[in-house]
Amino acid sequence: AKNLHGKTVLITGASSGIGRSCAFEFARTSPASLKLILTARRKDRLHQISKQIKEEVGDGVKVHVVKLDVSQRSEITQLFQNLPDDFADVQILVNNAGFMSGYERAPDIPPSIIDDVWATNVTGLIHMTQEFLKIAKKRPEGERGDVVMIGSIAGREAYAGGSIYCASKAAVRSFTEALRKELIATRIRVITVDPGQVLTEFTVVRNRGDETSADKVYEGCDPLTPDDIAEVVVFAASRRENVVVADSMLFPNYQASALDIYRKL
Ligand code: NDP
Ligand code: 8X3
Repeated sequence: AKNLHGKTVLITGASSGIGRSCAFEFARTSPASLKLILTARRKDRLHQISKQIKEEVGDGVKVHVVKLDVSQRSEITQLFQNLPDDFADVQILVNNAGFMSGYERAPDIPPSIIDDVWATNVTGLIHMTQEFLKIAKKRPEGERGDVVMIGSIAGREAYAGGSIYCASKAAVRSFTEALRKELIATRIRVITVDPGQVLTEFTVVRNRGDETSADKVYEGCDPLTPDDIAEVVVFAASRRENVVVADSMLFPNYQASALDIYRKL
């Protein structure tokens, strides 16, 4: 698309699910000139994805792969300090990395999980945004760029067994709303995409690797695919500069809230 031509897009959590799909969808939409910075902890996967993208869309898309744990602030600082010159002008940041582990009620959540979820889903996203804004603000008005947050229905609606995860996504939502207001005069677009059920590795991670329990979550359901979410992210990022798809929520057709899910069993 015209509005993505020559742009540099940085995606966190690009090794799986929604982040991975965003990488492909950006590449498909602007195959001649896009620059992609793919980040996650599993770098081997990122190399594989980079190869697959080139197989699908050709060599017009340039890909830079970086190992990044967003919960480590020093790694974020280093990532931005060490960007190669031709990838340094990041125009679109997709803050996608995130996870939850378990369904324990508040008193029983292991402290390390509370710390890790917060450091990844919230603090990591904030640090990434701060680094991005330093770059964005240097560009001329009208070319300042976009920050996309992958929130969740869980950030709008808290449910039992989800306290820390829901709180982390509500924190993202609140940070995002404040940011949009703070940036009103800058032409930087702040875009939120809040998914409901999407079939990715999210639920396997949440069930601590137990695939049988993860499969049960989707029994009788027809969840969204990560490509469905990526299409909306890329649509939002490729609107003309004056159009902000500020806030969106995506459900599969059988879902009406975090827990209102119709199951055809
Ligand atoms: P996946 O588990 O498939 O992907 C999560 C991605 O986040 C992986 O690439 C993982 O990479 C990365 N990640 C996790 N922790 C870190 C970290 N500390 N540093 C860097 N990267 C990290 O799940 P989804 O694609 O579903 O999740 C993407 C986002 O979508 C998350 O923010 C999630 O909360 C949100 N979401 C998901 C929904 C769903 O139903 N699937 C619904 C609503 C929101 P690696 O392990 O290689 O670091
Ligand atoms: C994941 C969606 O409802 O399982 O963000 O928390 S939910």
